[in-house]
Amino acid sequence: MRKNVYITLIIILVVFLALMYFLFAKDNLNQERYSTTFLVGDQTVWNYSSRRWTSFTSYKTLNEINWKKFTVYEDNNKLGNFLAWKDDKWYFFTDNKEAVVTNGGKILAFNSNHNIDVLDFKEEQANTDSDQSVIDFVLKDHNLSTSSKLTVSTKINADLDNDQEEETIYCLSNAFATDYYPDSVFSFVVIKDEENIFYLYEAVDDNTGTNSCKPFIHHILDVNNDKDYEIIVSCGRYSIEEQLDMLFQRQVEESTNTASYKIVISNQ
Ligand SMILES: [Ca+2]
Ligand SMILES: [Ca+2]
Ligand SMILES: [Ca+2]
Repeated sequence: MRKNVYITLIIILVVFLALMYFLFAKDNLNQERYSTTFLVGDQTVWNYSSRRWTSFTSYKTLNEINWKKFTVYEDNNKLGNFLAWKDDKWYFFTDNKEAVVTNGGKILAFNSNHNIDVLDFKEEQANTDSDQSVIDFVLKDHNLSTSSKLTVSTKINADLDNDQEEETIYCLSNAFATDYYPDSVFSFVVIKDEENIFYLYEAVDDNTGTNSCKPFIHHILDVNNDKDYEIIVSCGRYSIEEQLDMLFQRQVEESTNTASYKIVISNQ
């Protein structure tokens, strides 16, 4: 009789632990073993492993990547799985070593031990009244005139955080103005949801003539499979200077339950 009670208790315990494992630990263990190398354009190589990010710059590391297989995207479109090889830029090849033709777009490639969802987004001009109210808010917030001329004012609508509602990402800048010379150069990347405006990238500087930086959304992807998209924001500079690439992740402060977007890795 007593033996049966013990056996029952042990079975209950085992079932309970198995349930806990599937509910909590499995996701954590999966996250722990995720390992990915990302190629962002020709200059940036990031590694994500055991929840840690590192940026690769040395030639030695780049050589280790050569002839590894990568899932390659160009401007949000999947080109396929190809062998990568770096010279002055990345080149991609089929298994038979036939060169893959790319169209000079934004290249994102990754070699990963898990699935990575890349969002197929559409970029539009930000020209509605509600877009203008966001633009005015951001300019005023930085003591800039709301009549400032913009060279970049684009938006992307997408449900970034899986709450079944679309957020809007705005890229705003007066970089590379050709027909006028503003006193200050500015670039902003912000996300507007139903209530808030979140700043990702914000830069305002005196105009020296060559210090503009043109922001754009490189790719949007879920690097850690938690249904919350990360955003690669890039900023293009005058020719000789390297493009700035930054990966932003939404983070929620548990004590106050407030969200913000933080840079988790950049190339500089
Ligand atoms: Ca959403
Ligand atoms: Ca939302
Ligand atoms: Ca994510």
